[in-house]
Amino acid sequence: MGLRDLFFPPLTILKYFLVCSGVLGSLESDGGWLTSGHASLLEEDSCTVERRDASLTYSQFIEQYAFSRPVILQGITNNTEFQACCTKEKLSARFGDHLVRLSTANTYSYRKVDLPFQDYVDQLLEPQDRASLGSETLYFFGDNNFTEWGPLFQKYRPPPFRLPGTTGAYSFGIAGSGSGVPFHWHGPGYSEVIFGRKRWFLYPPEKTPEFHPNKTTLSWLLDTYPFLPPWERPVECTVHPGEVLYFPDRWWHATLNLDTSVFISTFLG
Ligand SMILES: O=C(O)CCC(=O)C(=O)O
Repeated sequence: MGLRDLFFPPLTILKYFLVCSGVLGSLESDGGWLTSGHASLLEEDSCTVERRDASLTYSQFIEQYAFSRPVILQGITNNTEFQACCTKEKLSARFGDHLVRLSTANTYSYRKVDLPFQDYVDQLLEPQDRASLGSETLYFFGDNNFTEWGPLFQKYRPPPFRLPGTTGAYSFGIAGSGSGVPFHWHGPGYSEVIFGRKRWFLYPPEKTPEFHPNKTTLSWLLDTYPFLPPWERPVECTVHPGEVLYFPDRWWHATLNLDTSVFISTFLG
């Protein structure tokens, strides 16, 4: 490699690096995602999920939560560099012309649509329309291309606690305020919010919630939730940047992005 290459590295090398200098000093910053066109929803401050800080040990996590109930872990990961890579400006510059695979935001996520990332940001990253069905709403989460987006995922520091015999698989997403995925269940995992706020509604495996699989979480929240007697209400809480929600195996869950949100899940399987 000559001197010239040190100043102008060949594109093949550049491709594998993502430099996110100017690490955001504060987790309060919105990364350019919460623009005035993206109205935020008011936060319901009731929270029935326990919050634990970084003093929680691995054995306490296994004994108290891993197989029995959700928990929000605070300060367990330090993703300030990943967050700096996820600003609207950085992601658009680096990945704007890369395709993303969108899924409909219904329980069984049937339909998939491929679109350049920048088109998704410019045209579809809108607040959820209350009248639209989840099956008509396109949501960017999961189905990530780990080759093209590899340089970004390499910056992510997943939660350190693993369940015995499992490995982690990432699902990265960005979605508008009021959007979310209606009730469904699968294996255990974590969800970390990078920008924005995400509200979670959860039920244990033995308690199937009342919901319509093609309706949005927003319409469930407005039309069904208010009529639930107290004993039928979900376990719920809002997750903020710097926090990670853990959900155990087979727990029903639905999500609602209170702001335009950037988030990443680590599924344990
Ligand atoms: O983060 C979200 O909005 C949806 C995450 C989720 O429920 C899932 O991927 O299973």
